[in-house]
Amino acid sequence: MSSLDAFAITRKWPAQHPDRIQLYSLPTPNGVKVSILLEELGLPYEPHRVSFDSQDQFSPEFLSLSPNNKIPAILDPNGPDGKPLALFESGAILVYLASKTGQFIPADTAGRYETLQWVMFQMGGIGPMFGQLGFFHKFAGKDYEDKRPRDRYVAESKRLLGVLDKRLEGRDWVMGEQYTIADIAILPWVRNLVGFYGAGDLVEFSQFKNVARVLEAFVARPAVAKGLTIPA
Ligand SMILES: N[C@@H](CCC(=O)N[C@@H](CS)C(=O)NCC(=O)O)C(=O)O
Repeated sequence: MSSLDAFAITRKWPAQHPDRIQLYSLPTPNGVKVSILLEELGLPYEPHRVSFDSQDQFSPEFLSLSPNNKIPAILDPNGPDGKPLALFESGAILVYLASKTGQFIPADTAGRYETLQWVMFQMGGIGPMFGQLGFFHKFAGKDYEDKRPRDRYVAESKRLLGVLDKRLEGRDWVMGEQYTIADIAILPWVRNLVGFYGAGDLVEFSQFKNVARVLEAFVARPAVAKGLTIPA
C-alpha cells in the first residue's frame, strides 16, 4: 500500500511509480506550464492524461483533487513534512515546485515577489484574456455575428502584449538574466495565441518584437520542447 492510495484520483489513474510526482494534465497552455517546469527541474514524474473527449475532468475521481474541474493538477508523494500534497491551479503548482527545489525563482525576497507578480499577471490577465480571444476567434464564438466581444478581447490582449513587450525590452527573460516560473507561466500562452489560435495577425503580433524574441528563445529550450508534448 502506497501513501497515494488514500487519494481517490489514483483509482482512476493508478500510480505505476507512487514515489514520483503524479501529474494529471493535457498539453494545453495551462497544462504544459507544469510539464515544462518538471522537465526543466529534471524531477521524476508520472504523467496521466485527463481526456476532455471522455469528460474525465468531471469524474468524481478527478474532482476529488481538482474541484474546479480543470487541469493541471499534481499529487506529490513527498510534500511538506514528508506527507503527500495534492494541488490544482497551475500558478500554485509552479510556485510550489519552484519553492520546493529552490530553482527557477530568485533566492532573494524582493526578486521572489517580483517573479510572483508576473506569474499573477499571467494567471489573472494573459490566461483569461487570451483564452476568451481564442473562444471568439477560433472556437464556437467565431460564428457570432456581433464582433464586439471578440474585439474587446483583441484590444485587451494587445494591451497585455504591449505591457509584456515593454517589460522584456533589454531583458533576456521576464526577470532579466534569470529564467523563472514567470517565463514558464507566460510564454506557453503567447505561443498558443499566435500558433494554435492563429490570432497573430489579429493582435498585430509583429509589433511586439521583444515578445517574439523571447518566445523564440523559450521554444528552443529542450525541456520546453519535451514539456509541450506531455502527456503524449
Ligand atoms: N486557472 C487555471 C485554469 C486551468 C484551465 O483553464 N484548464 C483548462 C485547460 S487549459 C481545463 O481544464 N478545461 C476543462 C474544462 O473547463 O472543462 C489554471 O491555471 O490551472
